[in-house]
Amino acid sequence: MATPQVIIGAQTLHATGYAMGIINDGADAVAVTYFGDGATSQGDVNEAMVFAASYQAPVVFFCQNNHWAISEPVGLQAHVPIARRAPGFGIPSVRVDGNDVLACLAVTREALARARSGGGPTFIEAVTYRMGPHTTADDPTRYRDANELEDWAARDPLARLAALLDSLGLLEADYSDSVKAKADAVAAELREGCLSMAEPVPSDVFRHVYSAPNTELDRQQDHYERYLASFAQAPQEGPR
Ligand SMILES: Cc1ncc(C[n+]2csc(CCOP(=O)(O)OP(=O)(O)O)c2C)c(N)n1
Repeated sequence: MATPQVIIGAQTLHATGYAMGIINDGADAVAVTYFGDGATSQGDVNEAMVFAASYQAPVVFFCQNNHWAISEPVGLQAHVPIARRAPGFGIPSVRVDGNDVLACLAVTREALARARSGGGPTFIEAVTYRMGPHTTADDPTRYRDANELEDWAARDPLARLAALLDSLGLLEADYSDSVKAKADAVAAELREGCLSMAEPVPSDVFRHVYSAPNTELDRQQDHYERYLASFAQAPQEGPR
């Protein structure tokens, strides 16, 4: 799994490049990239689709359409369903109920099989809803209707899957409890891992860019470190 990054949609380019590498290596692998509805407005995502189609790269574009890009409703950026854009790039696409776990699994498997058999990229639009705020700095009550939230709460994908398993007599209480305990443990471990991460220093942005030393990057890092150090040497302003 590649590291997540904060430039919206850029991971689609990374995945497409990786998939082109898979072709070069003749490897039996597929790159899958996940992004939001807002990301589809970015140039990066569109460029990735051009390259993926041109090279018939084994990549799956999985768009999680949760209806909101922070406070921007999806309808503002997409006047047709997002899945309908992909065929314009020559990429087959499918729109799926993103709150149906098994439907998402089925379309992903189909896309993986297409990519593995040389059929190139697939675009999946999974329609869902962002139940919480975008970040802790966001207050969605300022821009969206509480009724909408209620409708989507009733379509909770985990509750739906549990109801299905239960109806098939496959959801035993012990199993259900053990899944919940495991999920809580994974969440606790993730939180602990995040909170105990070492504070990065600014020049860390230069690390992990290339696997081998790169003189141009070294020069930039050196320049940046000297620039940062210049603040420490600057004369301090005295009290007024
Ligand atoms: C290139 C770029 N522009 C703007 C931002 C600021 N930003 C962070 S998240 C976000 C909205 C993303 O919406 P979406 O792609 O729908 O993903 P979601 O977070 O809803 O899953 C924006 C605009 C950014 N991180 N990168």
